[in-house]
Amino acid sequence: SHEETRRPPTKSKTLGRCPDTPPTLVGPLHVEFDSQRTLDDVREMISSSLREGGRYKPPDCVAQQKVAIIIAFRNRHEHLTHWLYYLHPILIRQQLDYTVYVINQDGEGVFNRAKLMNAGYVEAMKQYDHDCFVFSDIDLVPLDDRNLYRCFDNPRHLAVAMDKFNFHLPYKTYFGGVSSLSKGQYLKINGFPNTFWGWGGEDDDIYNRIIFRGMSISRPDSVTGKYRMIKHKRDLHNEENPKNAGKLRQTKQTMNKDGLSSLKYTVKEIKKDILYTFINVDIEAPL
Ligand code: UDH
Ligand code: NGS
Repeated sequence: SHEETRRPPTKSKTLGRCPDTPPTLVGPLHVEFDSQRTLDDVREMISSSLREGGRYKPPDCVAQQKVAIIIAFRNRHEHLTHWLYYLHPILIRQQLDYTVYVINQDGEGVFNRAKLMNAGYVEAMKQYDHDCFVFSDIDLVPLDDRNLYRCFDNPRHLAVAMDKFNFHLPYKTYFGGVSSLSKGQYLKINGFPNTFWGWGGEDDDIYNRIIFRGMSISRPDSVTGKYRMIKHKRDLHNEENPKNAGKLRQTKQTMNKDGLSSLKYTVKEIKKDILYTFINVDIEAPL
């Protein structure tokens, strides 16, 4: 046709699929939490690579997965600066099609990490057709960029060797810190529990859900899976909840009714920064 003949013959518009192993990874990283670092420094350094909302797509190949990075958040702005400073360059080198979602718990009620993650899943799906979800604490930075922030054949635990645990797992079934689940894996377990208020146990409940649905845990090796945690004091309104440990004996009975199927929250604000999508949610927290 006419159009066909006018197209330059050497330049094809169809990009190939990105390789299984990204070519530009560097391996072990130097990580230091310099207190002088500001969000504007990070913006200046990274924003030219990103699109509004903290989104990125590799320019020269089609990413294998569309990843949503979900962070449960309240009042940790200094940690957010460090996290963005380190993670954006890593995620770019990993050639991911990704978006960073910071899910902020509105108000001063008791914190609920897992319920915030559920709200993050639902809100991310409204923004883009994500097929993979990485759930991360704000205070954990990987020490090796070969630790891929994507999904695997089974739910993945990424934070396997944290400095605070002497670069070991604290126990074999530990699933805390950073994990990834494909959309299918997440739906299979009815998402995360909504009822673990305060600190402790929600990660163990997620582990139970995965096992009860016949899946296993995928992990990187303990060299690739090293992390540095930003040191901090215990937050206000996130005390250890002694009820949570007992709830773990009930996961099999509760998981079908407590999760994505029972999730209730309201969005109060969505703000798209160049470095992240900030979603403020009211999760009906007890005071
Ligand atoms: N989080 C917030 N704000 C809060 C509470 C938690 O953003 O007020 C998020 C944040 O992403 C954090 C994650 O939830 O990384 C997990 O919470 P956490 O950092 O409180 O859990 P962790 O086990 O620390 O890291 C518990 C208190 C440890 C006190 C140690 C004193 N040396
Ligand atoms: C377990 C908690 C987990 C927690 C892990 C590590 O006891 O939620 O310790 O905690 N389970 C319960 O409380 C039932 S840490 O050493 O990071 O403070 O992730």
